[in-house]
Amino acid sequence: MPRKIILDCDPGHDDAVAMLLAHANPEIDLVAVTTVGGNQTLTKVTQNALAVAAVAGIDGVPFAAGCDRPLVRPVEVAPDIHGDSGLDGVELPEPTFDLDPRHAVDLIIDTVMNNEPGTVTLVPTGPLTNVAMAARKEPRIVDRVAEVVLMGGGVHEGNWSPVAEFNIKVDPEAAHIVFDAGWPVTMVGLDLTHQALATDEVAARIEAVGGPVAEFVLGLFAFFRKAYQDAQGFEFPPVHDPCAVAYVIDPSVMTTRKAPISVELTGTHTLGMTVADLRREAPEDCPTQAAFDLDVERFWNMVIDAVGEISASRDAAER
Ligand SMILES: [Ca+2]
Repeated sequence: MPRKIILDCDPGHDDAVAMLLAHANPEIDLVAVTTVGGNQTLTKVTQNALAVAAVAGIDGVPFAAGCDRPLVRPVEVAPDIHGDSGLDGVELPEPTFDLDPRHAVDLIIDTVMNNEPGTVTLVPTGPLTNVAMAARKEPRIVDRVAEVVLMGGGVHEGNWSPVAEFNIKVDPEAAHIVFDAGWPVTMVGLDLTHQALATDEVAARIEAVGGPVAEFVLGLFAFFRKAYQDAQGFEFPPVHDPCAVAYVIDPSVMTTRKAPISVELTGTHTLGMTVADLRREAPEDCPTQAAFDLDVERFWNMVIDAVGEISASRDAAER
């Protein structure tokens, strides 16, 4: 049985790849896509999500726009990493369907409440505003969700500050709600995602797939590479968000360790830091865990297979 997921995202180059992977992988049933202000404004990331759906041929899945700002803090976007559009470097096609009229928070709640308990996994790959709001508006979802597998945070690494990652740093109060709720949370943070580098070898394998979807991904990677070189001194860009989807597909693609994780809300230099207590073995019932080592080869195989799968179905549709 494929795993039902709600992808809550802010596309975003790596969010776009996460969407392609979630759509094409047979182990995943993408039941809703929700957007949140993050990498760019809500309007832009929502437009981008619909454009990626057009590229991927996603159809019949509700897409809804959510919160346009963090719970408490001012809006902070990342044009140095994702450009002015939030998805610079590629041609964005016109959307092929309209947004669901519901607010993302309501779409998340309805989807979780209308499915059997324990069958829907939340995969947030942007700031956690929508997910936190959903947990507050309908607390019953906390027991009904199978698990939360989020891209964000890190144990030993930061990117938006020396110790904080972007998704957590821009809305730390929302992150606190999500980490503290008591549902199972897997933090796929920078310790893990900084291993998911779009190297020349990866790009060559995608180029070998050929066709417009491969071209789209290569365009994303090219912009992302330059941005990460200029902004953060990386040789190759870390493609964060599909790592969270990869965990849902097959948890053995990465190592994880249970640990209590708290979000720093008041630190002068550490705001938004995810503080994992690794001093001793966590109790068996600890609901939070952090990801550490990625099986890089298997991860990229998943992504490249997804690009191939989407290309093949586009070709079949055009014939
Ligand atoms: Ca993202």
